[in-house]
Amino acid sequence: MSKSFDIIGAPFNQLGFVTTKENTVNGIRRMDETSWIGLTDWIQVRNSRWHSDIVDTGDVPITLDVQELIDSDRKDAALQLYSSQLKSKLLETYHSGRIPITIGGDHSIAVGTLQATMEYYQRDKKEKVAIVWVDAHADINNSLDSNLHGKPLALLMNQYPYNDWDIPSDIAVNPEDVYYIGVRDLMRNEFDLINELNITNYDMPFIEKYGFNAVVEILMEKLEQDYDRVYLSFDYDALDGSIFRACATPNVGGLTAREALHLVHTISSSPKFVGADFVEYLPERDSNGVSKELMVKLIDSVWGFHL
Ligand SMILES: [Mn+2]
Repeated sequence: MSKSFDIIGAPFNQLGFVTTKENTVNGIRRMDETSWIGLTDWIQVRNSRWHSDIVDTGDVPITLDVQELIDSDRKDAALQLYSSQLKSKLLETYHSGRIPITIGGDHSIAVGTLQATMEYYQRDKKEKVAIVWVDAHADINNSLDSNLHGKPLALLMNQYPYNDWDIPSDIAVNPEDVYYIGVRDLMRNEFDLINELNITNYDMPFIEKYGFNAVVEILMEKLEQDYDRVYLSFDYDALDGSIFRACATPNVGGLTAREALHLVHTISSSPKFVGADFVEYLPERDSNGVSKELMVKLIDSVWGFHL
């Protein structure tokens, strides 16, 4: 049975180190005269010439309620509200037997996408879900005073006991089900928490030592043995910041374009693949369109493109 996909736009970019009200998803969708590439056109080609079933369902917009919370500096509440709206949207996709591909926005949107995934597969179907978190950062900052886009995993694991955050335990993320790839920039409290919770961390030193393809093989073997499902959360800043700088926090020494394309294609080819996030890309910082071409190709790797 071939798979069907829903593109879900989550242009929520208010909680990061650099905020923007520009619609970051539209920046990927539309053709422009720098990159000469746009996701909308590519989807049409996939659907018409390759008989794919990909539907762009549009955005989960920033409602006035959410914007008011942000403007009055109640960011935790804004994220809770936006996450609940995004979660509902993903649940519709899951219930119709389709695969959600969510485009951000900053990484805080994973609070919504993963709660939906955990509710549908972990709570309701009693299936074990692995989360592959591809990122320069661990996003598990559990201190009160840091940006919310730096703590989605802390929130999802109930490691952040502030501002009424409490994820129901049957949809919370278990630390042992998280697999980091590409991490190379940690805060001290994150370093401690990763060790305390014993999270699998295929960080850049590990990748440097064993080689990227070997690490992907180790990961896929683990998923094959121990999991029913796999969800991918891909942060643009996992890529090597010496080339790919179109984000708030570019970081030199990360994944090459080929490594990222290989990884996304390999994970999404698994029969266990249930969905993905692509986050943190900022079109306004993409001066030459190279990053946009890669983002479109990474997303296209989910259903077609491979090296
Ligand atoms: Mn991230």
